[in-house]
Amino acid sequence: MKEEVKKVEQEALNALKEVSDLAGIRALKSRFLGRNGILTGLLRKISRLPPEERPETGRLANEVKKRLEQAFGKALQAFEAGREETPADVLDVTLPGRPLAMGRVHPITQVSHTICQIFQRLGFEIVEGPDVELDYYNFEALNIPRDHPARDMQDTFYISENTVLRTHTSPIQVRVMESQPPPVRIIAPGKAYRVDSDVSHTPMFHQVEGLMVQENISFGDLKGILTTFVHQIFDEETSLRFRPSFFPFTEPSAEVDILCVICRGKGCRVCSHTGWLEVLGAGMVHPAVFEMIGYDTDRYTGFAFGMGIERIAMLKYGIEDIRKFYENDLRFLEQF
Ligand code: 2U9
Repeated sequence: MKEEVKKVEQEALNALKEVSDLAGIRALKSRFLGRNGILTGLLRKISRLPPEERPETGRLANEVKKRLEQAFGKALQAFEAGREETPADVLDVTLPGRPLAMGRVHPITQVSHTICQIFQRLGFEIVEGPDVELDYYNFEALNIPRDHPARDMQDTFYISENTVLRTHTSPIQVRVMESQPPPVRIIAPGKAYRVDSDVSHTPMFHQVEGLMVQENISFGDLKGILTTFVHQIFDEETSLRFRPSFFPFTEPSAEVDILCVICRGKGCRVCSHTGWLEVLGAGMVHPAVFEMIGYDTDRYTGFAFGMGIERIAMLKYGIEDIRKFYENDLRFLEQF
């Protein structure tokens, strides 16, 4: 055993003479003195020697350990004094790199683009407007009177008495109509804000609204455009229905339902056992809105529609909780 210890010492010192780089010295030190090093292994075996051999072998091994530690220490010191550390001394450049997380277009933005593209192909032009709006454009000009429930503080984020975070993108269309005479054929995508929060509502959400105004526009035109839209955003086979509804800014008004994508009309939890899913609202623009803006109500008619993008995306991809879109969980977002 004593011979073996001496041999290991000589071996280590010889090897140390041969290396000329920092990484090499460190590797060598670890090979002899590391936790699983050669000398460390010998030291462990001493307890298994006959009792009479232990003291002397132990003393020798400890001396060798100390000498080797000194030799490696000196070699490292000499090396560091003479030369700056290079990245290769501290970094193994042969290790595979960490993959970079790639960004991608948010699913809501993707669906918004798809919706806008469909309407652009039908001749609609995209317009945008401010998120912080005057009460006049958000409510007054849309025939939403002062005492209408939609005005309630519970639904609207007020900035001041006459400024709000827009509760829909309709004010964009009011601004366009105010700035130009008919014909108007526009699509208004953007954020909207309402005091609301649950599995199907977030305080900020996205809408796409559309407006078409010119001579002789009828409810038939509305049905044609929206049927084409539904067939393109879902698929050609999707059944839809127009169900009477009410909005202050349209008359008559309707909501558009598609046959439930889950149960195909049989009735299930998702469609609240009606067999149908609401996808958008629409109607003929209320004459009071045209009058407020100054369009001739004898000459022009028009239709408008609106939809929540999150809702369309949830139906398209079968997502049950709207909040998934805003948790920034890459495992969710990477699927789109
Ligand atoms: C002008 C005149 C009329 C836009 C319209 C709807 C019907 C509608 C909802 C869908 C789901 C809002 O996101 S949602 O909660 N919208 O049902 N929106 S008609 O009507 C207009 C817009 C502008 C000048």
